[in-house]
Amino acid sequence: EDADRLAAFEARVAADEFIEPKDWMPEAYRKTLVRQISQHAHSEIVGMLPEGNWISRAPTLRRKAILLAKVQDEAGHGLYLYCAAETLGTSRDEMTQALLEGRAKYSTIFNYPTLTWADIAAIGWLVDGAAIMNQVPLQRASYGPYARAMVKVCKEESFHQRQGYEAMMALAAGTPEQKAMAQDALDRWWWPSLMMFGPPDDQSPNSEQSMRWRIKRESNDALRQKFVDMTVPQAELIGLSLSDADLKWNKEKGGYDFGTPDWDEFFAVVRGEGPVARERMKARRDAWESGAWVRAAAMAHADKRAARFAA
Ligand code: FAQ
Repeated sequence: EDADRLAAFEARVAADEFIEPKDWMPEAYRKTLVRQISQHAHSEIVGMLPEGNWISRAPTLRRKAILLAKVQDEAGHGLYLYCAAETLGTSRDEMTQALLEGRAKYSTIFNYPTLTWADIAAIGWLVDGAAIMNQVPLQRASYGPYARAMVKVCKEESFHQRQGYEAMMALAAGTPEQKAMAQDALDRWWWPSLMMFGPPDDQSPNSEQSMRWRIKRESNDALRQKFVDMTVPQAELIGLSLSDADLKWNKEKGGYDFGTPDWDEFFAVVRGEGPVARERMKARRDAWESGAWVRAAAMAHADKRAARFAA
């Protein structure tokens, strides 16, 4: 009977139908979705920290209002994604425990520090840019709740990317000091942004199965290439250079050749050895602990209301 259900499931996936929460699905499919979606959710939430660091120091009121709104958007993305993962039968508490105990990951990119205001511009331009490149195909992921969450997330990320590029453009057209600050931020964020797409395809253990199940629709390397091709002309337009001696237009392939990211650094950051990894995890642990009374109060309130409703 299981073989029949598996065959029916695979046929639906192959026909590009969405799989919904109450549908039968193989346990391994459920497990890899919880893994990817919860890690994605954790990334959105941890991703609030590097930018949050600059809210009180944004250079103008306009920039501050935009940054506040952007960081709130990331919180919203985290919440949709936790909800999408919950439809697979896991709870928000379980996912948070997994993060705090180091059993779940979050994106390597958020383990780098935001040293200057230009880092905020670079994050919008590059990190949100890479995030959209990776998430647009996820709008067609086979699991319905994940795919639908991605639609709204992508619209917002696209706005984030433009505001980041616009902020970078302003710095690049500013004083020599501002332009140098923009270039320095680009130098520091470029390689970590390329690493966001994950390890090279031949070192990506989850890719083959996730592509077959149409959770991932494009490979890590294919998306990385698209991101480079999109970003190089944007850097040129604002007079900034990319710190890659191997970067060269390749006419035959119709894309850029580029250097190899430092994969040892990537795997070290994945293992939790990033420059500010401890600080990030401490912030999450502190938030969870200091928010305990809010969760308890909300539950008590809900119980009281339910009791009144039942009476
Ligand atoms: N960081 O076999 P693969 C954002 C892990 S966007 C950390 O290739 P997979 C928006 C991977 O989990 C950022 N770990 O894995 C924002 C696996 O370990 P596991 C979040 C990484 O899943 C912007 C192992 O390496 N976006 O937050 C990374 O098939 C600005 C082997 O890798 C998403 O999560 C990495 N970069 O492909 C917020 C998108 N790469 O789990 C604030 C959804 C790989 O077996 C401010 N996720 N690993 O223990 C995906 O598309 C996929 O999960 C990939 C990895 C492509 C990230």
